[in-house]
This record gives sequence, structure tokens and C-alpha cells, in this order.
Amino acid sequence: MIKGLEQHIAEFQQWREQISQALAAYRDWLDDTKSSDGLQDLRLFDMAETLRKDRLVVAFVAEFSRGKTETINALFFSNFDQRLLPCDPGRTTMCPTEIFWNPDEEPYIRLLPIETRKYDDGLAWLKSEPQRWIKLRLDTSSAPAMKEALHSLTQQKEVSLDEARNLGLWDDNDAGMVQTMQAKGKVDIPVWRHALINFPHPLLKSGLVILDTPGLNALGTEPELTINIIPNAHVVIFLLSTDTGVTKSDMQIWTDYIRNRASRKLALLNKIDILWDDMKTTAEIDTMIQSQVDITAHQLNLPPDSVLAISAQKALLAKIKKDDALFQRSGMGKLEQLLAQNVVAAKHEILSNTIITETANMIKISRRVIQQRLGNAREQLAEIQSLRGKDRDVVQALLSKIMADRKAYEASLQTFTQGNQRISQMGKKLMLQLSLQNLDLMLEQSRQQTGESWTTHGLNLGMKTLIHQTFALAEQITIQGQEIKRLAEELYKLFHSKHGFEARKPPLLDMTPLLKNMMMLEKLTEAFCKDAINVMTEKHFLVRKFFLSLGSQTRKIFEQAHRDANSWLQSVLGPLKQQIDEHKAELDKRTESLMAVHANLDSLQHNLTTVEQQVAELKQYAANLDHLLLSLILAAKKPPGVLSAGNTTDIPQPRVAPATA
Ligand SMILES: Nc1nc2c(ncn2[C@@H]2O[C@H](COP(=O)(O)OP(=O)(O)OP(=O)(O)O)[C@@H](O)[C@H]2O)c(=O)[nH]1
Ligand SMILES: [Mg+2]
Repeated sequence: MIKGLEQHIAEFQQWREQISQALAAYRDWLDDTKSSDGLQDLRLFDMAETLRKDRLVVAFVAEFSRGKTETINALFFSNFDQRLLPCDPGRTTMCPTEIFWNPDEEPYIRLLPIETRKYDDGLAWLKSEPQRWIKLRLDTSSAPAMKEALHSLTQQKEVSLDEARNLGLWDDNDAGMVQTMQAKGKVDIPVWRHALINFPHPLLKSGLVILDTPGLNALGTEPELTINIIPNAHVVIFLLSTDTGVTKSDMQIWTDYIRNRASRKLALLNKIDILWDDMKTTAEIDTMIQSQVDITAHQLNLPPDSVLAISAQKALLAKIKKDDALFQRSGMGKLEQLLAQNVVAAKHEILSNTIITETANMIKISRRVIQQRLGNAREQLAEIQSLRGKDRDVVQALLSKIMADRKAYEASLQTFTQGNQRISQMGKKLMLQLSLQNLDLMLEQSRQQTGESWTTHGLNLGMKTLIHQTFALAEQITIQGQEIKRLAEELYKLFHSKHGFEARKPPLLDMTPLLKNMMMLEKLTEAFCKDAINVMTEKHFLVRKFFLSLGSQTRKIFEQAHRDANSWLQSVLGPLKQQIDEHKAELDKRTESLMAVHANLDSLQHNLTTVEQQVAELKQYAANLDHLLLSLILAAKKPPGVLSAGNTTDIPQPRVAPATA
């Protein structure tokens, strides 16, 4: 029954494999044609690794007891013929839980003790520190053993009010918490802060990662989850329950964490089985469900087809009992379809925009180089052909002309070397400003503005300082980038006017992605600071954690800006450098061949054959490259959701070695 989702993901994996093959073929092509450079090779290797480790994250976010865990059980774990992840009425899942498959390790559940909240280490960092986690082996051959291990996800313990405050978990708006405190003099808190489950399910094997989260109260206490993990999920699934409708806290989760933060989202109206009343006709029940879907879509301001009515519980039961009619009625089939389309579409879009576009650009540059080599070889061929039947004097005259060309070229090369050095120096200075050391200084100033008392007011000030500094920095870097571009332009002009190189304008350095990303963080901070609950004094702990999460997000943004600026810097003079090398090789070849002919007129025919072979070989290399480029462009254009096995065959398979080589 799960075929819809499984098949889509398997086809996506196949598609990803084709892109990997194209990348490998291109690396081979660069090697064969001796046009690879270290940096480019490294980048291609990085991209291949990114593809290999690519993950699709689907996050389930909703108030407690809406059926997130039950839906995950129905979608992924029905083949254990029982309810595997714990779900019960009331608050059940106590900590965010990531479920994935890493083949390098045995199945496990790793649990991060809640006490780690006392320190400043972020989750991302803690994930790389296995010794801070408690690890339980998962015996996947035994459902009862699995169930027992997974029960840890619900563990709670009693602590004093002070300890709860110390951990930043006390919330006097939480009626349940206050009540327990009054009744027992203790506070119930989760034992674990985060859980990682390594589990060999076929879907997880293909790169899918599921994130199950606890309800509203627990969500707000872990800013890294709300600033980083949820907004970066490829699809966010929001659940509502038919029996409660859209409550105030449902709405708060939707507006605070999902509405404007998740790029792809689906809403599920769960527990529709509550409406399955034997006294009503199917048509009457369907109308009732449809009207609830319409109301929900209206309240969430979503198109009605992004709201699905399901019964997770009955879907799980139907799968276990192999009851097709019940499964059909549960609405789960539709969800699987939509989920598959959304997940695949999201990843398709991301990979097309990044890896495919970047590789296609590299290939286009290689194409130009190979065309230049081909043009040169053809000219050389014509030159040798024109010498047929001519005497030594004619050869000598040609040789003298080439020597003069070489001299002029060497003078230009000197200008290039000087310009290149100047650009390198300026580039180094520019990169330093985007370095993490510089960012640390900026963050320190922002921290000083935020102050020691960790109020939302301070946080707002700190963020404003950081934004202000980022804008000033981006402006400075833009000016430096323009100067580098101007210098590079002069060099391009020189080689165009004096040596007939292609007229080209180097690209501009664009700092808007950095600014846009930072402004998004500013918006998140504003929303956090406006939230009445966070303004209260008890939330200082949270403000501090929020600030730390902002720091790690800012680092990521700066690291990306650093990478972008670096590849821009490579692209400013890269094509000219390549052309210069090609031109030099051409002059050398021509001189060598003319000198051989000059020494012995009989060697003309041999030279002619050699160059003819070169032309044929280069033609074949160019054809192979065209084929590769076409395969990538077709892969990028393939519309999401139609990645059926039949369609993938029309993507040409890349060929590498030239037939004549
Ligand atoms: N009738 C009915 N009950 C359901 C359905 N889905 C879930 N439930 C029940 O609702 C309760 C809560 O389900 P969970 O899956 O634990 O909900 P959750 O959203 O994960 O809740 P937390 O883990 O507490 O955040 C459990 O008792 C489930 O059995 C459904 O489709 N129909
Ligand atoms: Mg749950």
C-alpha cells in the first residue's frame, strides 16, 4: 500500500544516481582532456559527496495529542504489525526525535540527557559528540524489544522547581506544570532533550529523515529547533484534530513556527474516524468532513488541496490487518501521494538550482575551451596545408611572424601577472572580512549590546547591531568587489584588443544573499521579542539560548557567503587564465611544427596527419561534452512527480572516452 511514497522516492534516488554519474563522467572528461584544475576537481568531489549524503527532511509539528506519532507509525512502521513509536492520549513524545538511516552504524536509539541544557553547546555540535548521548541498541528482529527501547521517548522525571528553572523548563503559563507543582511540590520534566533513531527502513535508506516533535510548550524551549531545524526541513506537516478543531495553541504553532517559515507545508485534519457515525450515510459523513477541511483551509489561509482529512489510527490498523477498504477510507493513500510529490519536488528543485546549475556552468566553460582548442587546431591545419609545395623561405617568413606574436604576447603576460597579483591581494583582504574570525568580533559586539541580563529588549538591540554591521560590511565588500571587477575588465580588454581573445565581462560580486539571510534572522528575532511570553523575566534562559542559536545560524550564513565570494573570486579571472594557457600552448605547438617543417620539408605530410588526428579527437571530446550537458539540462527540467521509471530512459547516459582516443 505504501508503494506510492516508496516508488516516488526510489525513482528520485535513481535520478540522483544519474546526476552522480554525470558528475563522475565530467571529472573523467576533465582528466582525459588535461583541463582539470585542483579547485574545480575539489568542488566536483564536494558536490558528489553532497549528492551521496543528501537528505530529505520531513518534520511533523503540532500541538500535543494531535496524532503526529501515530501518523509516523502508520506511514513508516506498519510492517511491525503493531504501534511501534509510543502514542497515548495526553503528552506522549517528550523530546524531538529524528528518525533516519546511517548504514555505517548498527540500528540504535541515542538519547541526549536533558541536563545538557545547562551548558551552551548547541544541538548541531552535540550531534558530533557521541559520548554525550546514551546509546541503546535496537533489535530490529523483535517488535517487543524495539517497543521497549522506543518507550524511552516518553520518559519523564520529577525535579524541584529550582532545577526546572535552571534547565529553563519552568513555564508558569503552563497550567499543567503549575498544577503538578502545587499538588506534588515537584515539576515533571522530560528525561531526554533529543533523540536520534537509526533504523533501516527502505524509505529512510533512500535519504528520508523524519522529525517528530513534542507540542507547543516543549517546542518553544529549544530555539535551535525553531530557528534552524524546522525552517530547514524540506516539508513541514502540521496536524490538527477533528475533535478539537483549530484551538488557540494550534494557531500559535502555525503562525509562530510554520506559516511564514516553512517553504513547503501540508496540514492534516486527523482523527476523522470520530465522525464515522453508523447512523449517518457515507455521503453525509463525507460532506461533514469536507466542510471541516474547508473551514481549516480558510483558517490557515491554505489552498483546500493542501489540507488532507485522515485517520492515522485507522490507517495503521488497516495496514496491519491488510484491510484495503479501511485504508482507502483513512485518507492515508492520498497523504502518501502528496507527501511523495512534495518531498521529491522540494529536493528536485534544490538540487536543480544548486548542483545541476553549477556543474552545467562549469561544463559550458569547458565547452568554450574545447572549441578554442578545436579552432586553434583547425587554423594550424590550414597553415600546414598552405605550405604544401612552398619553399623554405615561405616557412621562415611564417616562423618569424610567430616569433613576433610570441614577443608581443609575453609583454601582455607581464601585465597580466601584475594585475593578477593585485587582484589576489585585494581578494585576500576581501575574504578576510567574511572570515569566521571577523564574524566572531561582530558577534562579540552584538553580545555586548545584548547585555548580561538577557532581556528581549537587549536581544533586539544586539540583533540590530549585528544587522547594522552586516550591512556596512556588505557595502564595503561590494565596493572592493567592483574595484576587482574593474581591474579584471582591463585585462580582458587588453587580451581582446591585442590578441583577439573573446570579449568578456567578469561577473559582479552579489552580496544580497547574505543580506537576505541575515534579514530573515532579524525577522525571527523580532517575532521572538514581540512574543508576550518571552518578554517575561523568567524567560532569560530562553533569550540566552536564542542568542546562541542565532550565533550558530549567523555562522552558517557567513560560511555560505565566504564560499560564494571565493567562487566569485575564482570566476573573475578564471576564464582569462584558461584562455591564456590555451593560447600559449597553441603558439608553442605552431612554432614546434613550423620548425620541424623548416628543418625538413618532407616532414610536412607527417605533421599534417598528426594535426588531422588532433582535430578528430577534439571533435569527439566536444561531442561527448555536449552529450553530458544535455543530460544534465534534461535532468534539471524533468518536472517533479513524473519521475517514473519509463521516463528516465530518455535522459541520455553520459559517454566519456572519445571513440578515436
Ligand atoms: N480516534 C483517533 N485517535 C487517534 C488518531 N490518531 C491518533 N490518535 C490518538 O490520539 C492520541 C495522541 O496521538 P499521538 O500520536 O501520541 O499524538 P502526538 O501528536 O504525537 O502527541 P505528542 O507526542 O504528545 O506531542 C493517541 O491516543 C492516539 O491513539 C486517529 O486517527 N483517530
Ligand atoms: Mg508524539
